Amino acid sequence: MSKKIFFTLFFLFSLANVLHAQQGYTLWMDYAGSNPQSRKNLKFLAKSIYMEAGSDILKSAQNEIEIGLSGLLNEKLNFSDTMENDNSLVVSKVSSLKGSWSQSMDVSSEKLGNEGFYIRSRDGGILVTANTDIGLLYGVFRLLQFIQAGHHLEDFSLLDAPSVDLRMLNHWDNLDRTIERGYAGFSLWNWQKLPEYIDQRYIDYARANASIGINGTVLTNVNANALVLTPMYLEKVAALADVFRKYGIKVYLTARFSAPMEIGGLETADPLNTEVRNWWAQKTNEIYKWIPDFGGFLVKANSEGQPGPQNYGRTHVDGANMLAEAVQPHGGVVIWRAFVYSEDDETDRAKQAYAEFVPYDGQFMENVLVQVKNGPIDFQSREPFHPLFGAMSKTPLMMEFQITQEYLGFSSHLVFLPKLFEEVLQSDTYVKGKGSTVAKVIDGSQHNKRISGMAGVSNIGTDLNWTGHPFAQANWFGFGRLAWNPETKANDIAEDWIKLTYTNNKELIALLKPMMINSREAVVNYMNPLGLHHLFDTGHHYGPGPWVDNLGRPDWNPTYYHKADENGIGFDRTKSGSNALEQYSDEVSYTFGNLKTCPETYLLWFHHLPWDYTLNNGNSLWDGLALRYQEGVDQVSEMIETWEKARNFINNDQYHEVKMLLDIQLKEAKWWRDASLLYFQTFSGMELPEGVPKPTKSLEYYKSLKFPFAPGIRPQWD
Ligand code: BDP
Repeated sequence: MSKKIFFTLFFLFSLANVLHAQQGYTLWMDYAGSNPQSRKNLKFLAKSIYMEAGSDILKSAQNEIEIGLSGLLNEKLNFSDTMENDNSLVVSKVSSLKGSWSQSMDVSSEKLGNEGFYIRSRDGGILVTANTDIGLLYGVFRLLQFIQAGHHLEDFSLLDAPSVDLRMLNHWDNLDRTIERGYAGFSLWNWQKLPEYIDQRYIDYARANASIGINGTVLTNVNANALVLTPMYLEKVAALADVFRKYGIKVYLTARFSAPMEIGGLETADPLNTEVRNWWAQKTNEIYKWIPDFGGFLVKANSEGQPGPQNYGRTHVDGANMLAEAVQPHGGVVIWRAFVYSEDDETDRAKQAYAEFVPYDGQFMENVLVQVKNGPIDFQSREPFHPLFGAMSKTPLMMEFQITQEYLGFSSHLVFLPKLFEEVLQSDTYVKGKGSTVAKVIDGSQHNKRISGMAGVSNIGTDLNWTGHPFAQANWFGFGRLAWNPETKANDIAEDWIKLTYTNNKELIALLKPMMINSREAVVNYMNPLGLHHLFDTGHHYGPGPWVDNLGRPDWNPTYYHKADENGIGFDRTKSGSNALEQYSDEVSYTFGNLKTCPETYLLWFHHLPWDYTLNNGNSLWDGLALRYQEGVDQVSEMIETWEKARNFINNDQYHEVKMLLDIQLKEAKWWRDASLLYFQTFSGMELPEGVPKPTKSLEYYKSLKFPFAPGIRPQWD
C-alpha cells in the first residue's frame, strides 16, 4: 500500500472514530437507543393513533409521536383521521374530545391551566389531553419519557402543569458567535447564514427545550450589542422565532441601554428624555412587526461597565419602566437584572444588590420582573441564597441560575447542578415565617405574584453533544425540570435523566445516581470548602488564584473574599464585620451568625476564624480545611471507580469520553488542593495533616501558570 493511501485510510479511520466517539446529539431523546422493559406490551400503541390536527404546534406534537413512538417501538405507526373508541392513543384538546374519550377526561380541566396536560390509560388505550396546543405538546413529550423510562402504562394517570410562567434559557452569545462563559463550542446562532439558512440544530434545540418545558430563550449576551436591534439582525431573529414558535418558545433579546445613541443617533439615553422614550417605543413596535409574539427585553444595566439609567442620575425603576412601557401594549415583559455591585461601595459586594433594589420594591411596572442570581456574589459552587429573595414582596423576582459551569470546572468537570439548584430553592427565607422557601418566592405563591420566572444561563454550544461534557446535558435537562416545578427533587431528576439518556437498568442507576448527586459536594470540597468563595484566577476563572490581589477593583480580587492572614481566614459578615447578615430575616441571620448554629458549609462565608478554631469534629480549622480539599480529590477518584463499574452497561465510546474527562477533573482537583493549601499555608504556618499529601510543585509554580486562551473569557476583560 502506498504511503498516501495508507495515510488517507488512516485519516478516514481516525475521523470515523472521532465522530463515533462524539455521541450525544440526541440528548435525552434517543428513543431508538433506549430500552423500555416492556417494549412488546406497548406495541398496541402503534395500532391506531388519533392526533388532533391544526396549528404548527400540533404538527410538532405529531412529529414527536412519529419520532418517539416509532423509535421506541420499532413499529410502523397508524394514524387515523377520526376519534374512535378503538384508537390506541388519542391526543386531543379537552374541547375536542368525543364519545367515550370525553368520558375518560375525569378531572377538572381548570387544573390543567394554559400549559398543563392530563394523561391517563383506559382499556386498551391512552388519552393525552390539555386545554391548549402547547399543553398537548408537553403531554406528548411526557408520555414518551414515561415509556422511555420503562414505566408501565396500565392504570396510570398523570396530571401536570407548570408552576412557573417564564421558563427561560439565557444565552450569553455574542454576534461574532463567541460565547461568554461558553465551554461547548460556538454559538448555535449562525447569524451570517440567517435568515435563509435554517440549521437543523435550531429545530432540535427547540424540540429538546420543549421536551422539558422551556418556553423562552434570550438569544444574546447580557453584555449586549445594540446591533441586534437593527433591521438586518431583526430579520434573522424573526427567522429563529419562526422555528421556536412551533415549539411554544418565545424569543427575547438583551437591550443595550445606550442603543438610542449607538444605533439611533440620539445624544443621550436618559430614560426620562422624551426622544429616548419615543425611540424605544418605535424600536419596540418595529420588533413586534418582525416578531409578533416577541417576549421582551433582558437588561443588564449599571453593572460591570454596562450603561444604564444611573449614567443620567436616574434609577433602575426609571430605566425598567421606560422599557416596560414600550413593550406593554404588545404584551411583552422587561426582565431587569439585579446583578449590580459598584466599585465605589466599600462595604461588601454581597450587600449591594439588596441595598440598590429593596428601596424600589413596589415601584416597577406590572410587566417588569427583577432577575436575581441565586446567591449574593456570583454563581459560586456554594452560596447562601440571595437576601433579595426574602425582601421584595411586591416585585416578581425571577431566579437566575448558571447552567454553564463558569466557576465549576467548565465543561471538563462532571458536576450535577440540580443538587445546587435544589439547595437554593429549598432554602427558607422566613419572609412570612417558617416554610417561606425560595421556591415559593420564585413560583409566585409566597406573595401571590401575577407572573413568575426562572432563567438558566445556557451551557449549549456547537459541540456535537451540545454541552461539551455528556453529563452537562443533565444540567440543561434538570434546569428545565426545576423551572417547570421548583419543588422537583434532584434525585428524581438524576434518575430520569439516566433512564432517558442511558438505560433504565437498575444496577446502572444505582451506580450513576449517587455519583451525580455527590458530584456537587465534590467540586465544593476541592475548590471552595467551608464557605470559601471566588478564589479563581483572573478573567477566565479557570483554576485557582487565591493569591490574586492586583486587579482594578478590590472586589475582583480573591484576597477580598478569603481575607486570609496570620490570624485566620474568612469574610466576617456578622455585626462585627460587614453585617451582610442584617439583610436576612432574624431567623436566618441568627442561624448563620451564630457559630454554634452556622452550618460548616457556610462557615467562612460569614465568619473570619483563627486557624486553630475547633470544628464540630474536633479538628482545627486548618486541618479541617486541608482534609476537605483532600476529600474533594478522593470523591473524584471514587467517581472514576464508579465509572469503571458502569463500563459494562454503556458502550465503549461513551465510557472513554467520560473517562478522559474524569481524568482531567482529578488532575484539576489536585491542582486546586495543592495550590490553595500551599498559599494558605503561608499564613497558617501549619503542617498539612495526615492524609493530605505534600504538594509536588511549589507555590511559585502554580502562580506562574497563565491561560491566555482559556475558553469563554469575556473579550472586553484583560
Ligand atoms: C459573571 C461573569 C461575567 C458576566 C456576569 C454577569 O463572569 O462574564 O457578564 O457574571 O452575570 O459571572 O453579568
